Amino acid sequence: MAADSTVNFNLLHRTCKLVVLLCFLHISVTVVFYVRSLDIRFAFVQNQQSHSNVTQPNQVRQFSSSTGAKEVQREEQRDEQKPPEERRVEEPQKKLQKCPETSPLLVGPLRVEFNTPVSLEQIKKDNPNLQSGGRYRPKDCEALQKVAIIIPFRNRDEHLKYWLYYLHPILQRQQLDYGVYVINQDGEEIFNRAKLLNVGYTEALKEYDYECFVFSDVDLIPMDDRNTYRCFSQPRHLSVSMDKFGFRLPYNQYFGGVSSMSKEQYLKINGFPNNYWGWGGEDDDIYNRLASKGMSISRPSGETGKCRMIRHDRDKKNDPNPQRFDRIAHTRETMYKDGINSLSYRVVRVDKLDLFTKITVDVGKP
Ligand SMILES: *[C@@H]1O[C@H](CO)[C@@H](O)[C@H](O)[C@H]1NC(C)=O
Ligand SMILES: [Mn+2]
Repeated sequence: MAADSTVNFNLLHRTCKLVVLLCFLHISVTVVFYVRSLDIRFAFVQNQQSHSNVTQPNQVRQFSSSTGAKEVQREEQRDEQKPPEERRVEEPQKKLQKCPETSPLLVGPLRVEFNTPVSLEQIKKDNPNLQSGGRYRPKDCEALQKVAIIIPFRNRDEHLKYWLYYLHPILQRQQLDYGVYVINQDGEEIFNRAKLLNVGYTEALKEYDYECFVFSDVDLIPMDDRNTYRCFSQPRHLSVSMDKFGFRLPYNQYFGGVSSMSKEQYLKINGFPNNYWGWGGEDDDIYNRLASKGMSISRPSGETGKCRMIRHDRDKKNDPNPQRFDRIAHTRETMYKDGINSLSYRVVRVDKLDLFTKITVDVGKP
């Protein structure tokens, strides 16, 4: 009887031990997987800028709130004292006075709409002071910056017309010494926005001693001419409140649409990536490059930074790039070998048109 119960007890004891062990194993495995998933999520948030593209729109922070992240620097444009104007007789060829910090020609908010068609002929008549290739410099003062405006392009002539119609007068009121470069991707291969921007940078510099580069999508029009298309002490994001995103920044690290960088800022990050084929992510890669170099993003206020996007369907041969999330997770490792130092392309033709310089380029394929 006693021996029997001892055996029973031993059996029970062993079974219990086994059960406890199994439980422990189960819990360990669960914990390991849980921690791993946390890690992945954490890394995702860190590397992939809290995406924003995967969170719900109502979770996205409102741009106009005062709780902006540290990296968001807003620069309100201050009216600075204009230097006294010389009213003497102008001597031609004499060195002009510098243009004022804030142009006196600015008018502020603008009406922007895309209902009435515009023609190149009309735009030409409206802008008699443009030089061939879409170049301009103020007559009465020396512009503060020489700005190349780079537009990546393919088959969007309708949008380009509106862009030229609205932007030329604005850029002239901003008293910039500027040129407009439309970088047209030749052929029918998949689109590569960032590589076209690199090409634009390179080609514009062959033509003039530009010190500032504005990179603009063809379908984005500013609604306020105080949003100056020039460079600042930090890389600048200009399209900060787009109608498409309810006049808010879709996420704090957003750097798409229209941005500007000085030559130094651009070279510090080795330019832009060349291997983002198709839609998305290349702007986040550029943001990562800037952040990894310790730069911050300068922005106009939400009010000054309002802009409209011309509505359109997704372009052919520009589907979302499935590799983009993986790519932007590795910017810090790839940025030194992929950029302006590895850029290769072939210029197919250059057209100096009245309103812009069109550079058609073969950028290859993935
Ligand atoms: C996220 O969305 C923005 C806005 O449409 C876009 O510019 C960006 O490239 C997207 N990023 C990714 C990784 O898809
Ligand atoms: Mn668009």
